[in-house]
Amino acid sequence: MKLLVLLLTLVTLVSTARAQQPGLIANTDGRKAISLNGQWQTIVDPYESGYYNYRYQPSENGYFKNAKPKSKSDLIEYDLDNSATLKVPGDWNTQSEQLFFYEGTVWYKKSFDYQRKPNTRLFVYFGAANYLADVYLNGEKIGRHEGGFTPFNFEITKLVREAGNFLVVKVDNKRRRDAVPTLMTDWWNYGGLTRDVKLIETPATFVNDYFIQLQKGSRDRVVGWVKLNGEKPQQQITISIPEAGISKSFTTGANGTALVDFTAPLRLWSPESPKLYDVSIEAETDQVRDQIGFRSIETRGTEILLNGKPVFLRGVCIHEEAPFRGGRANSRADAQTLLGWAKELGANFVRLAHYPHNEWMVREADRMGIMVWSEIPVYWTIEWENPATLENARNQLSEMVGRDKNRAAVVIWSMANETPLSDARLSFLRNLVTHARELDPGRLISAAMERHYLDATTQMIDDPLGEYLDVLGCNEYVGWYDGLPDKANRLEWRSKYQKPLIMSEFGGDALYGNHGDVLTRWTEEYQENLYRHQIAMLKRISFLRGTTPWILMDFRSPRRPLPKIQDYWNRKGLISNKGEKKKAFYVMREWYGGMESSAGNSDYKP
Ligand code: GCB
Repeated sequence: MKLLVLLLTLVTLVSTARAQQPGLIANTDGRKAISLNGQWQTIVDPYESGYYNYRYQPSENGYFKNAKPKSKSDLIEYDLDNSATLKVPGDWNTQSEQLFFYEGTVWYKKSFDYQRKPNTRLFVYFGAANYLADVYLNGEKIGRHEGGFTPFNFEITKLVREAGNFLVVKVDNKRRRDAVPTLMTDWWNYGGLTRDVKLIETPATFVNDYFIQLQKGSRDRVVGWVKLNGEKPQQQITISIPEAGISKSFTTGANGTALVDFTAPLRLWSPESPKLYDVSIEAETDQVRDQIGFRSIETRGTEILLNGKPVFLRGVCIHEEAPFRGGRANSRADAQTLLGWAKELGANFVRLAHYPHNEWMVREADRMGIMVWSEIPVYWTIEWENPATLENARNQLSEMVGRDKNRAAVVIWSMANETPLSDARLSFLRNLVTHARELDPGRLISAAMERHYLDATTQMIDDPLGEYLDVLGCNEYVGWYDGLPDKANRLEWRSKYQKPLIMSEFGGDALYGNHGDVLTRWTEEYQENLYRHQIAMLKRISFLRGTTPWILMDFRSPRRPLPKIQDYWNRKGLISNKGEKKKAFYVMREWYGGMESSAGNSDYKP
């Protein structure tokens, strides 16, 4: 009996200790934060000699110690304080000519002072670091994070000093066969601290996370949860939406979590009316504010229903490439430019390819009324049989959903892009689908799949993954990798599933300003003609409920070396990287514009 009690106490102790570990902090914009953006000192370390010793063992005295010679005879072969700087947020490739093609380790260092008030906690938050980040404060390791496009935070309450803190991050963007993404992609492997870095101060017990959205299928019932973290997990929580006259209280349990459930008369979010409400989540020890939109999204047969009404997703794919200057996009201005162009195209939807984009994109989409497809970089030939690869993909999925689950704009979580059929791949992706549904029961699940020819003129969608998705995504390059543009005239599309289809990619390359006839590759005329044939074909697909042509703007890719045409840019953009609109842009705009004006809203079918 005594043993049992001891065991139970142990189990409780261990689980409380675990419960104390805060996860991703929700809505860091809504909190007191100190930006660590700006110039950081850096050391480029291709051999990782700041990490490994000469026997290739992790060294105890790596660069993270930020050591200084103690006497004139002391031998120290680095000096972070006097090293060259790089701007954060930013990729290193476009900040230094020497680093343009570099893949490997760069050490970053930032010093700061910080006066911590009593009863507060401090976290260091990274919007993203591509790809593997080892983080140290004052010479001690505080954590490691894998995955280049999702946020993470570490608590530093106990380690932070009043003066002279040094935060050191080893960022390594070497591609690995077992990583997510894997060795081969079609985008630039921009390395570095590519998104905002900040210190976040919270009360001792704080609102760690919350999920406040409409229940699936409902248009007035709000459900979700609030999670506290800290020594006082049991508290009263009040959720208020003053504009809707809502103020509801809940009590968190011993694990710090309260389930939320109430009805509210809400004006629903839609592209025509992207209504966001000021929402306050108030605990006894903390308060967070957010702007949240409420909408329902579901499917019925081959329809996609937004707020109960059929909608056609007039979309476009976007890479996180900065307009005009190139490199990783990472600001509100970049988001406004890219999404502004999507709006100009007549879009009500964007596919943020091929990884979670920075939070500005999703926040601005929420404000501008643009629905979002968000995806994880499970791309091409992932190591399907490797449990660590699956765990990594699951974690990136958790972090993507974790950050954006309260954004009405996000309507689709996508699991993968163009992955080759196999049993191992199917069980990997099914695992992700189940995980996504557990994390977020409300949104639609999709993936960009391939298709095949049944005969010379019949395209068939029957990927077994389709059974587990809500919306089928399909990439096709008829007229570019697959025949010439007029081939599209002869094609019929069939699907094994009674589900809506988004044609998630189609298109071809054109160099802006390069002119010729419709059969000359790389010309605007070829691309324009390809789009005309594509649109005519797409209109004939009865179960088509969305299109996202590839792609809004040209983007850098090491796979595209053709001199004078590509010069390491994928030229499938409807707009050049300098912001010039190609002829095909206007063809798409005409089609989308026609849909918009003939329905006055989104519920038009082509
Ligand atoms: C695809 C990929 C995309 C490529 C594109 C292309 O199917 O999904 O990442 O960039 O084709 O341009 O070939």
